Amino acid sequence: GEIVIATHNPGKLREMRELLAPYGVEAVSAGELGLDEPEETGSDFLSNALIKARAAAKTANLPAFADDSGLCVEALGGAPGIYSARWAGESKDFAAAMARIEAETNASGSPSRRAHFVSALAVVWPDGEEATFEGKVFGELTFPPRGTAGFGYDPCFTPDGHSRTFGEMTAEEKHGLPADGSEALSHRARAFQMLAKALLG
Ligand code: ITT
Repeated sequence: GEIVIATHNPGKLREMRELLAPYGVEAVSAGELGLDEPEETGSDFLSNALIKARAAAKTANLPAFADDSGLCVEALGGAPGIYSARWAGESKDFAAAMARIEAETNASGSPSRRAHFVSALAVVWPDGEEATFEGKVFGELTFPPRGTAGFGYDPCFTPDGHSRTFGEMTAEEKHGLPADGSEALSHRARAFQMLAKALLG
């Protein structure tokens, strides 16, 4: 590969490959290279994305792309946020993690069902050069969760201006990349749009 995608999450890897496809780069994943997962010790999305991209760029000696992402729930003060993967536990039980969001939101006393996804994208080159981008998409929590597409928390999130959850959308609909260059839909597609603008002019 010409670049390494520093993720061990299959859903994220698929989306990052789809978003990189137009640029014709050949991408190998951290999982395929057998790279270790560095500990995500950062206190925000961008720091954790940089930790993952730096580790992969160094070990693989290739430009590395990493995404650190999560769902931030207004009624929960932004939780699970950077702990979104950790809320699903070792067994990656997202049904349980979504049920926990529903229960804690109901118990919070807040009437808000607002939430947003964040994708922090870090690119680190072997010579040490770095670039970061952050995409967000705002919307409403949806319970019970709906749909089997996508991954993670997609079934419990309906983006503003839409009536279906991300879990009910095809990959293309979730990315929502318009032909005319206007804003994409998903947090991850938005981060890649910013990257393309900054690095490809
Ligand atoms: P890597 O660190 O190896 O990339 P990870 O799953 O641990 O994989 P994160 O630490 O960035 O990745 O955690 C992101 C969490 O947020 C993870 O649990 C995802 O399921 C969830 N998430 C991120 N983007 C999402 C999306 O587009 N749709 C649904 N859930 C998403």
